[in-house]
Amino acid sequence: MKSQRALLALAISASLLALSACKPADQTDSAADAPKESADEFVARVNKTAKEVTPEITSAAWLGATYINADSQRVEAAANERYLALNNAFIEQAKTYPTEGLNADTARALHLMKVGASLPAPRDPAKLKELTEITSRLGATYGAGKWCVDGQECRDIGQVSEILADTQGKSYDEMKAAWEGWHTISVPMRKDYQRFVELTNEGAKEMGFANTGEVWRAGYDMPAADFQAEADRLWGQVQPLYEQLQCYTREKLVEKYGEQGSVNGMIPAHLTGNLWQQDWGNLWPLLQPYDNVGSLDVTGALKKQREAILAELVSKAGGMGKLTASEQVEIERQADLEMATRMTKLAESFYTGLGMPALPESFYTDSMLVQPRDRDVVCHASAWPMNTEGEVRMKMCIKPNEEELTTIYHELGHIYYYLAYKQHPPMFQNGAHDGFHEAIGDTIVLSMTPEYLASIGLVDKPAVSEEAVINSQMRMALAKVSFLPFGLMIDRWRWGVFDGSIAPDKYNQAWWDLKAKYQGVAPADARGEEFFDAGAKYHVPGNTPYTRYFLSHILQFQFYKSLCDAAGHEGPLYTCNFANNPEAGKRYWAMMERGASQPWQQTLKELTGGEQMDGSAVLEYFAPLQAWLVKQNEGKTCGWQAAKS
Ligand code: X8Z
Ligand code: ZN
Repeated sequence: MKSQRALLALAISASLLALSACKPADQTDSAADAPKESADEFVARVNKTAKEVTPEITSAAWLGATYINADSQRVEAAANERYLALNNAFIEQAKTYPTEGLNADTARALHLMKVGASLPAPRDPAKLKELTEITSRLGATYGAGKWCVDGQECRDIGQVSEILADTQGKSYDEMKAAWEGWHTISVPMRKDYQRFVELTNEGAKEMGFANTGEVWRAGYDMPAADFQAEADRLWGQVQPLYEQLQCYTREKLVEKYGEQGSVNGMIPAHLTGNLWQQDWGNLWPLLQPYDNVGSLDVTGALKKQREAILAELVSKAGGMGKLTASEQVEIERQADLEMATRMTKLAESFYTGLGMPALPESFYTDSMLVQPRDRDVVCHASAWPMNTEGEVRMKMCIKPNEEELTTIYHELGHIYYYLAYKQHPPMFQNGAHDGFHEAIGDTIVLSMTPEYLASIGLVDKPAVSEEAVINSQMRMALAKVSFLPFGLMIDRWRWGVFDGSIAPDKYNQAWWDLKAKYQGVAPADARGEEFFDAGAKYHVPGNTPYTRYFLSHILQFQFYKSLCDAAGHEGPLYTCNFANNPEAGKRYWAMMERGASQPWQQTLKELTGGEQMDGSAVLEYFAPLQAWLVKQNEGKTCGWQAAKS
């Protein structure tokens, strides 16, 4: 999801990078020309406008993401154009008020308006129009992206991901072809992206910032200039843990693939089971520390459930033999939808178990839970506040596997955050910062211990042994620890692109230099400037800032620790499961209710007692695994050489 604090402080969902507007373009100037209002009156008008325009903005964006075609792109771009013009006028007016001597809420709202644009738009109407068209086109190109080989059916992201995920069944070359195939989709984006950078930088400068990256760094209730050092500090805390995991993983890949398992000590990009090497969960069969200490095969259990649903539907219909080919397709689809709904309700029950409200009926009728067969959609998961009053939706192409199940828990975190802060005026309807928004659902995922998974019938009752602990820690680390450097490097690349230190003719080289530096990951074959590999990751064409996810992967362990304390948990942190604990639920909801109404440091303090983001909870959680990894890596030459350009 994408939480955008633009104009109206709308916390908008994923593809909503591009927000839209409220009034016809010819009326938008009236905002700038409005009779001089007091700051309080101005903020009240912005809030009122936000309430009015949000449904139109979100509907246009929803259409753009769930019916990709020329018409929806036109509607989406036009809506954005109106919205962004209005937003610019509001930002200009916000800048005219003094920052001192105001009512605290008004001062905060004005501040949020000035730092909240993730898509800074130029004032020049022709350039604004061009920007919104590029934005829609980039999003649509990603959503409709396919790997096509002559004489074969084209494959979409779901199909490519399935090939990569099958790290046991597929060969080195099959995975390499799939990985390279997906990276063809972004080649046509390069020119658009370059222009996109120029246009948003112009908008950023007009807003008083050096470039778009600086706008992004300004949204954290601290000087933008200090933010990079803050992120570096957090990375420094967890980097040794990542390096141990990287080393162990690479050694296992070398055991399996020989020389091909490593590129100068780095992990080949197509071998991690994930297109971007951000989640190594699909390497479980290779990396599982111990056999026979109880299966943690959640994917296997989910697939079985889906097959059982299908079998029941088929039997009710009189058996497969009675069905025509097209009826068979329909019934498969019905099974997919029933399974996706069941998985979503399972996630919902975690939240309601904490005392949070049931999702509104419209959530289930209006969400997109499975991939439609008749059109292109943006499958990348997102959660949407359709208005400012609690109409919420999710957009996903759910498949029965563990990664998707945890993504549902993640998305519902966004949804419950929307519901918790909806009583605020729209300007404060947002996360404390964007990393908080990303961390809500993931904190719940940390509570999905083997005991919890057993309680919902997804794994057998877990063994109690040191080996079982290491297995369970490894499972979590493959999702959480592997992610950390990826969460950092994407915006290191974009910040450089926006500030000009990465020139357009070095886009790809800089991308791989950063992948090498932070992740210790490398492509099997050199990737020249004929490619635009950054564009093959949703958030780049989708213009969603990414440091939020890095922050979330630190914060979620802090949240988890606090909620475990609230639940009276005793024992090692990693054994805590706060499911069904009302005290944890109350504390969490109280934090979420704050929204963006106060600096995040205050909100963090109310939940955790501290005002700083801090990686020590990550280290506390993974202490047993880290010690185990150090032992496994003894005598190995860890580390890698990032080839210098
Ligand atoms: O984009 C997402 C969510 C929507 S906010 C599905 N995530 C990042 C990603 O997929 O790259 C969640 C974790 C990281
Ligand atoms: Zn998210």
